[in-house]
Amino acid sequence: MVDVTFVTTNPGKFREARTILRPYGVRLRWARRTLPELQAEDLRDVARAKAAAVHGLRGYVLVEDSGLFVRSLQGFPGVYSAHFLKIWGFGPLLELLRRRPRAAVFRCVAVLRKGRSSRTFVGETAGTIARRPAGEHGFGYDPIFVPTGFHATFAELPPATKNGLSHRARAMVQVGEYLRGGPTVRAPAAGRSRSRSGRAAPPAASRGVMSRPA
Ligand code: ITT
Repeated sequence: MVDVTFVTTNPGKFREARTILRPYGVRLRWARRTLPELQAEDLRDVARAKAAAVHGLRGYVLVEDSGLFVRSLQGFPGVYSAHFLKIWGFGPLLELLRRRPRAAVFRCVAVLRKGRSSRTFVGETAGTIARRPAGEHGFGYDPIFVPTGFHATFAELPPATKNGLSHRARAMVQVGEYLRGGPTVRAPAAGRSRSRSGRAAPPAASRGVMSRPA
């Protein structure tokens, strides 16, 4: 087993990541801490800044930043997803989309850090924004996000279904593969998930070395 400490305030994120990483031999521990969130346009920058802000934890540390990007709103709420939901709830978003296309992408950037080395993994899931909230499972935007290929929101689908195709699943599967020293950084059946470079996995010989943060 590999011990990894996931630093997040969000119990939903922790539950999902723990379930997804367990088959990879990862024992995920939870450090419930608020990390400073950089004001940046790109989730990667926010996630990397979060990782850099973690102090006093030994071994592998995991953080992630995620967001919902609505195409017809130029990606809004995107990096502001948490703030927007906390202040406004679903109402204004549903109102804004009454006469606009509803396509959206959920994106998760996970950063695995050990000492001064870190590695970034990205997962995405495409879908649409529902006309009204539905479902009891999950957290955050789950009641209004309908993944492509389904007629139900993440909150209506069984958690195991969400964990098979979500943005978080697609990022965490890559974390699991990396820690297992496995053959790929591409999630099975993920289609849209990719490594930091957007390219396929490096050859086996070059794996196991985490890149130094810039
Ligand atoms: P951290 O402590 O990890 O930062 P957070 O909830 O503030 O937790 P983010 O800053 O990454 O997380 O903000 C992401 C927002 O998107 C937040 O409102 C989440 O509830 C929401 N979100 C992320 N993943 C989601 C998912 O799988 N389903 C529904 N909403 C999600």
